[in-house]
Amino acid sequence: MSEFFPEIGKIPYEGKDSKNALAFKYYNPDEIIDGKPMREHLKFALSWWHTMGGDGTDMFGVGTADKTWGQTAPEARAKAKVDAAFEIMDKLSIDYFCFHDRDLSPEYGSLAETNAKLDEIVDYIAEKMKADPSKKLLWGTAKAFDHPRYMHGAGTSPSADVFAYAAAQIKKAIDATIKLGGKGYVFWGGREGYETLLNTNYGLEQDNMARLLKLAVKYARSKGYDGDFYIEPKPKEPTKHQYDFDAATVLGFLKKYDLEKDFFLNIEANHATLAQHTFQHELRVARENGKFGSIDANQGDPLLGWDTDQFPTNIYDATLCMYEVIKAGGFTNGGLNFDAKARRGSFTPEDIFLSYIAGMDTFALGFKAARALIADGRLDKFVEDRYASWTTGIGKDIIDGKVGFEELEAYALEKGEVTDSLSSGRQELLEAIVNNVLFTL
Ligand code: XUL
Ligand code: CO
Repeated sequence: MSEFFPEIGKIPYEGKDSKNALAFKYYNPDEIIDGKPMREHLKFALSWWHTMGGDGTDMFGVGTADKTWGQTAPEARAKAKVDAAFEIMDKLSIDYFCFHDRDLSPEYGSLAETNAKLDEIVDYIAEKMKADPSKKLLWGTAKAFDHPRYMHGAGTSPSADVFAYAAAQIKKAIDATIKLGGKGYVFWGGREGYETLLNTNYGLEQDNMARLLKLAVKYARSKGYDGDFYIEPKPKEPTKHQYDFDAATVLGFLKKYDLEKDFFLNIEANHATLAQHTFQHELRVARENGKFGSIDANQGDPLLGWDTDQFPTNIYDATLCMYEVIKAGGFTNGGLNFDAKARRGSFTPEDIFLSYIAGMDTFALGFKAARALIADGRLDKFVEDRYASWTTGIGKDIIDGKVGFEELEAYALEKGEVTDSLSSGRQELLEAIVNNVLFTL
């Protein structure tokens, strides 16, 4: 089979002193760390929508990058995308991929025809995976937000017919995920949110969203799916208010509707910052609640208020992200999906590789830096000491449930003004420690 990128060979690891643009400086896929190769710690995934389909189209202009893969007929293009995706993954040493159903194969005249054409492509991918078992599906999802029928939402549409159509579409996307051995299935809200409460039955929409998720779980489990379901929080865009606003909101929703057993969170960096949180905050909320699942790796522009989905190059954020991942025990079914696109002006085929190299090296370095921070121990020790008053005396009694308000009042009256258990938060020192560890790597 002829190559799509004949000028680009397998991207080698050359180390941090290399000046070769088409080489990794930090990502050394087969380097053994704690008994397993770096590629298994990081579990990088290619996003089919941005990489295979995204051509740079925006509301001010048409695409700048050619993502036709040399084909005009939709069936032939869908197949060419598969070949090109496998070539990209192979050359970049990426083991996983993620897709929306419609990224693999577009909509045709009827749902039946659309499903039949999707089956052909899924079978084709399954064949490629059989020939190269190192390529795996991280997660699948359904694009239940771009067609006009989903203008008011899918699971939260006022139209019960739209709910049924979305269910049919999701059923098929779950089938594809199972067929390709995926261990994750993502729900990202899409248009599940509202523009104005004046026309919205908020309560019914929330209930219906939960109904759709329950039906999806019931169906998938009945087909033997033993992977995870993820919800990917996002506060706004496309709707003014997305129902899955942030990690904390989603956790409350999962609890209310008794969905906690099956669902974990897929945290996306740019969605965190849109919600006015840091990436680390969202990961910490997920981790502390036992709900850390997977990551959509990208970054926003701090000066822009929308989802720019840039390739992540911010070492600081990647470090603090990987710090949370390590503290969560690493990835199990999840991984690092590059939900990221090269800028519209970075339009050449080579830019696909350069942007992935930038993102992968950033996370490889972040992983090393996070490990170094943990090994350094100063941060962890500081936090431990800061909360020392909870390990003995009155703090321990509170935690053990041994005291009520009366006893606490008696304690405070006796003790007088608080002095000895108040100490400096030392934020500046801690930030300097992070810098110190980062720049001595
Ligand atoms: C949109 C977004 C999606 C999800 C999958 O902001 O992040 O691409 O990751 O539907
Ligand atoms: Co995403």
